[in-house]
Amino acid sequence: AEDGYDLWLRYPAMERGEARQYKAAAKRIVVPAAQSETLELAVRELERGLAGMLDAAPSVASDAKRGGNLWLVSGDAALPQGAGIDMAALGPEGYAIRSVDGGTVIAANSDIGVLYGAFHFLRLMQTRENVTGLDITEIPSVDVRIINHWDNLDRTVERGYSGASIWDWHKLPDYLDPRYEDYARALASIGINGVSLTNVNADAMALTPAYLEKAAALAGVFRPYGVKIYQTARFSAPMEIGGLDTADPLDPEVRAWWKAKADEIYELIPDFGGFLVKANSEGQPGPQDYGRNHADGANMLADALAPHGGIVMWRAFVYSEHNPEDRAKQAYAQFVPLDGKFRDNVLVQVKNGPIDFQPREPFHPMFGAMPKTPLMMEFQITKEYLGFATHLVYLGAYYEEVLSADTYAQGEGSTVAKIVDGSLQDIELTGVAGVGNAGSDRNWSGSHFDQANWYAFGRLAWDLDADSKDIAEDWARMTFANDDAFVRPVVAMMMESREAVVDYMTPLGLTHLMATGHHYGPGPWVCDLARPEWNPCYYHKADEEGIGFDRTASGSNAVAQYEAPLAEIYGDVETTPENLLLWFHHLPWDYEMKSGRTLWDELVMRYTEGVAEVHEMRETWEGLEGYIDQERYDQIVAFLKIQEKEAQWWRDASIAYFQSVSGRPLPDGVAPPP
Ligand code: GCW
Repeated sequence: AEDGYDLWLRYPAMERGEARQYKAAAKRIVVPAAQSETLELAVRELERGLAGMLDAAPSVASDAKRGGNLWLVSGDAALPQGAGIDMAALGPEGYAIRSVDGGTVIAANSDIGVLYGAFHFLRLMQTRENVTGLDITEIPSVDVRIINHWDNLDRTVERGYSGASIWDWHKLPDYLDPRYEDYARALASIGINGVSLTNVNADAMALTPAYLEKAAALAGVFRPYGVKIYQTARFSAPMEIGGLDTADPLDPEVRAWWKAKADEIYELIPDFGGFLVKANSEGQPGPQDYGRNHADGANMLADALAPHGGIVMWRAFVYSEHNPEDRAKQAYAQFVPLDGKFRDNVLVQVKNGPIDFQPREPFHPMFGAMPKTPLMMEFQITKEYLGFATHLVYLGAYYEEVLSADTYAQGEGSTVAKIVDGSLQDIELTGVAGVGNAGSDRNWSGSHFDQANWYAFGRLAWDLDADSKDIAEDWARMTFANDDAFVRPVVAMMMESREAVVDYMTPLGLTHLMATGHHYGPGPWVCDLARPEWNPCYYHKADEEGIGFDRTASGSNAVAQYEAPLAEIYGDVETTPENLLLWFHHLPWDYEMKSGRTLWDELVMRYTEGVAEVHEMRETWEGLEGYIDQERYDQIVAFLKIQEKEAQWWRDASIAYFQSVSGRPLPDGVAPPP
């Protein structure tokens, strides 16, 4: 069935005319005789892809002299004549794909690099690129490219919209669901090299021997695909499963417990990646429970892992209901003073924006503000605040917006990407995390278009400077079809989808207006929750006079956490980009926008425009029937109808509520909410 299980790795047969040029390029694979499992996977993938697309499986030989035309070269094995590849420059995971006399070389210093190269070579064919005259060098931007699963041990998934967790803990370690390997293959195909298995709201059980054995079994499946296993560590585990009466990070017994735990893990999983930790955030235990700080906590775990080469990813997503300070300022306030205090094997993992994976946020001001600390980017792939799995929102465009934002940390051009890849501040250890969206749904992600978000995350984590539009195009070609008449409108629709969701949910820099708890659908009227910072009212601050959160010097002064000249730019209503206007400013309803409209009218227009954009997306898609199988086509139609209905719901409910506050009439010709 065309149910989406094959993701972007479908390899359907080409038309004969198209296949001709590719057939010549991949007739005979030459690979060293003594193959590792990983090299074998590279060969198998090429066989599978070429057989599928070209209707002719290549032959495979280990003797370079007997005329191959696709050479796989790993480590210090000899390169074919004239390849001229600077192997040292490729590093441990990079690869080169080079056309040489009589064929193509895929070369890397490691077997995993060759596997990545094989996927890339196949992608060229999948997207109908040339495979002659190739001179490709690919080196990943960061070391750790990881999916964070928010999967609980009972197989529920926090903020997961694609079925149960793919980890079937009950049957592990003895039964290995074939899906694990399919997942590992999909991860490797986009260069992801890590998964943390369980929720950051962690269960200490995950660190007990029974569960470590299960994790070890998964590690065995993932290893040949270059994917390391990480685990979330509950800070109070020494008490819950260790019998200690404290989890104080400076207590010698606690430190010894974590050391022993790390040793135990590495006995079972010699290449274990390390720990991911959410501490002193949303009720999770942490070092502050004992009057210690985040560095004390992270360093204790780092010391336990260091002898084995493991790392700690310590999350900076912290805020407290007991802190009267603007929520957007709290993480920076706690972490920036600790710059330089973390061990070398600690990455501080920072969400892309200072609140929480909203449809639009400015970049997190910690990026650039901690020059002595490795800062890891955390994106969300699952769409907690963006319509779950039914709304079509292409996040590649969002990720690119964040990565290309200028922090001005060292003057103009100090992009977030340059902070994250370590180049600007000379940082060694680097990483990007994505909160995953893969579950046990047949199509993995809950919707076909959400596969694109997983795909784009991987490609952008590999290359922080990649163009999200190019990625969308590759994805659409690989996943659906290669006809330009199909690809062009689909890519345009994906690129527009990101702005559409902002318009119908939270236009003009508004944020966090989703209904309480589940975060699906509008709830801007909610003002009375016990935790003030969970109330949508806290964020929009609408009253008779106006709307928006004053984060300038006259308000919370969050703008001061940004480097000059950004602090001034955001601090001045005239220079603040309109798409972040109400994030930084509280303005009267009559404030005049660049369009000449009042703020009130503009807000109504934006909401209305958001619905129109989704309507267009649906019409575009409905014009493309016949280019792909009916099964996927139909589901996408159904989902777009849901999205259109719900965009309308968002618009009507939001306008009705804000009108009840502003008391203004709708602009001429605009339909009133029902
Ligand atoms: O986005 C919020 C979610 C929580 C999540 C938290 C976090 C895992 O609503 O469900 O908890 O962020 O990132 O820790």
